[in-house]
Amino acid sequence: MRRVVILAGGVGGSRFTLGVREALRRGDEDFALTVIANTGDDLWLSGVRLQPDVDSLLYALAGQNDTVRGWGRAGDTERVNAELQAWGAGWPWFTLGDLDLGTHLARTGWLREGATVSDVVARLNTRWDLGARILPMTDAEVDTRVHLQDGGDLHFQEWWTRHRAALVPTRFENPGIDRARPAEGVLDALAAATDILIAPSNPVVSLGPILAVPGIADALRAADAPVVGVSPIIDGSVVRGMADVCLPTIGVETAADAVARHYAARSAAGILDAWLLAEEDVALAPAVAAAGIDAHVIPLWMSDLDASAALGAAALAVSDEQGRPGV
Ligand code: FO1
Repeated sequence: MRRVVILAGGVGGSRFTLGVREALRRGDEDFALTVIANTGDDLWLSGVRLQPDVDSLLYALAGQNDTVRGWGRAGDTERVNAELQAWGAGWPWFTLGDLDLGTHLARTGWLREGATVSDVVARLNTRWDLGARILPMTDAEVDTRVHLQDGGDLHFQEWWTRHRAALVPTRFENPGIDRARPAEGVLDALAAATDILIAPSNPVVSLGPILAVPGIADALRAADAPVVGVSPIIDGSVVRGMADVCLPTIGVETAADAVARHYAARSAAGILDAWLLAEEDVALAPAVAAAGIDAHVIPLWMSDLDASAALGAAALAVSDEQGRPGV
């Protein structure tokens, strides 16, 4: 049994996860796919708890996602949202689709009844045949705050969806994360994994919170499985999102080799055994290798499911080359 674990954020993480699932389905091995999802994007709005990255993964794996917008449910309507806006509730720039609100209401109800975040995500996993299991990174509420030059701070979702990352950040913070614990099943999944893949998600606000949960980075370092990362930067640009604003804030250049050095080679400080760079970044491969990380140049554009599956297959092949346990 191949036990693959992916660490992922929302939109980029979902595409990559679909590609890995497709590659596994096309292969001839039994597999179990686990996705450890960022919950730093989570927020309370109009009395309901939103989990954008969990939901992006859930809807994508279920084939229920809006592939044009990249978030929310396909074919959703916005009647309740219009009512919320008329009442002046919620955020005027933020859309809650009707079907999507069903998920938020269900989640909030379960939380109010005493369920943990792990319990809630376990229930979300059961409605559709996902071919994967989503785990939240932690049960703790550690929503990402963005600190600005003027001394103020705001929720990541407001910074991104209202201001489109135009306000210059000075730092990102997940208050309380140093006291958070990995969610149920996270450490066991990493310990039992045959392959660990780092999705091409935002290294700062998606992977950053996951790796900041005490115990997760150590579990990666201690894992038998190879850890293979995929660059979210192609030719000096982000594929989607705002990593090009986030990376300089933590002193990392928006470049495929710089992100690899940020994750660093597996050691006391780092987590990576191998790194996949785009063909456009072939010139950066020696710099990655010089950092002690095995560099592989591969087409990274996930333009459709076949391209995503090819990337997923390449990541799994690199993991095989690294010597995954049991092979
Ligand atoms: N992104 C937007 O740009 N505008 C929105 O109105 C919006 C609503 C929304 C509602 C639920 C949800 O799960 C995600 C939503 N997103 C929206 C996406 C989200 O803000 C981000 O793209 C991710 O959190 C970043 O990974």
